[in-house]
Amino acid sequence: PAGQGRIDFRDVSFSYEGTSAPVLKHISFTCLPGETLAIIGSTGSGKSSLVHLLPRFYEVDSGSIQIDGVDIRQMNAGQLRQKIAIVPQKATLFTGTVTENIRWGKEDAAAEEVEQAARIAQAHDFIAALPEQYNARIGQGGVNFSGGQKQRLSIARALVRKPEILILDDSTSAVDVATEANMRQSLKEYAEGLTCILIAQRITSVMDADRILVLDRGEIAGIGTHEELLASCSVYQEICRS
Ligand code: DGT
Repeated sequence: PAGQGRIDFRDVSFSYEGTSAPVLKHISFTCLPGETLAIIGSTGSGKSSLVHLLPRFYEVDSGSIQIDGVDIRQMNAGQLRQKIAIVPQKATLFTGTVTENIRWGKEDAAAEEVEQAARIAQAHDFIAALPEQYNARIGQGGVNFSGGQKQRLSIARALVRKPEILILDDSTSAVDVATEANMRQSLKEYAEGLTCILIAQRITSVMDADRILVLDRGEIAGIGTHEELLASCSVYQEICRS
């Protein structure tokens, strides 16, 4: 629904328990409903830590995070799970059929919903080419699928839950650039209104996001469109050159 999936970070600082140095320092930004916000930054800059705060895997040291105007500390795990789907860096598949793997977390999803999620995630074509298609068995850990195929199945699993906020934590790293571009296009068409936070290493993965947030050692070095950052953000220029 319109107007849902807004995210506000207000002066958020965070450190892992038992460590003194903060991993995130005074992070403030807003992600609008339906916006795709990409996060880029070097290894260890805090990208995963930032998105892990949203489902409350960790609690902030100071500042606050709001979703649709509600402080996430006021929301229970069920409410957060309903709003947010997070696709981790490493896809976890289990022994079972393709459908069972995609349905995981939404057992009552109809076959058409499973297929639609797979289509958006650019997984439908390789599934349809399997002898048993959606009933094909996935071996333990997904051994019989490529890294990129596993990532696409795990994105389909997130989409079938129809979240308001989709978080892709470097979850297209093994997907080729052209397929990834098709996925972004499908997400725009079929999942209109979905707020998306996407962490990526490749410039091609982030450059057509609505806005890009550049993280540098736990701080925001810049936030804006590709063109704006190219013109104004030295950290971003550096990333583009490397
Ligand atoms: P990546 O995934 O290599 O591109 O790096 P980022 O940008 O996602 O960084 P992140 O958030 O994984 O790590 C930021 C800093 O926090 C880095 O110095 C490692 C540290 N860190 C990450 N996870 C943990 C954890 O579970 N415990 C502790 N103590 N430190 C952690």
